[in-house]
Amino acid sequence: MVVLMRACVALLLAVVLGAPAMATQATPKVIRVSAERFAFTPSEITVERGTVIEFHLTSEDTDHGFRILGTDVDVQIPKRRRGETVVTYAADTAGRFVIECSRPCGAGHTAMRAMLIVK
Ligand SMILES: [Cu+2]
Repeated sequence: MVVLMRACVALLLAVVLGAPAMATQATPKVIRVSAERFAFTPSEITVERGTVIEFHLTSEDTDHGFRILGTDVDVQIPKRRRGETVVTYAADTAGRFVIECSRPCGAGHTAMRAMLIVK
């Protein structure tokens, strides 16, 4: 949520400051991730460092969470057909980041993981 708000503030600033500020904004890379007990698809996401990722998150069954460890991304994914969660993350740090479900969703919850690789 904080990340989303920051994105909104950045957008507002860009509007206030005019077109030149807009031109320096990276175009977000849209990545769709679907959650289903007990996995994320895709389970591995690779981007170049500096990429601004716009995650579009949906569930195929129940409520899930989407947390990227080591970042401030931690959002809820509503259950099937209740829409999508959009969260923006600026991948400015290279490394491997574990993504985990942050909402208890059943027996395999703790194993529900994916990997974000920033090269
Ligand atoms: Cu879970």
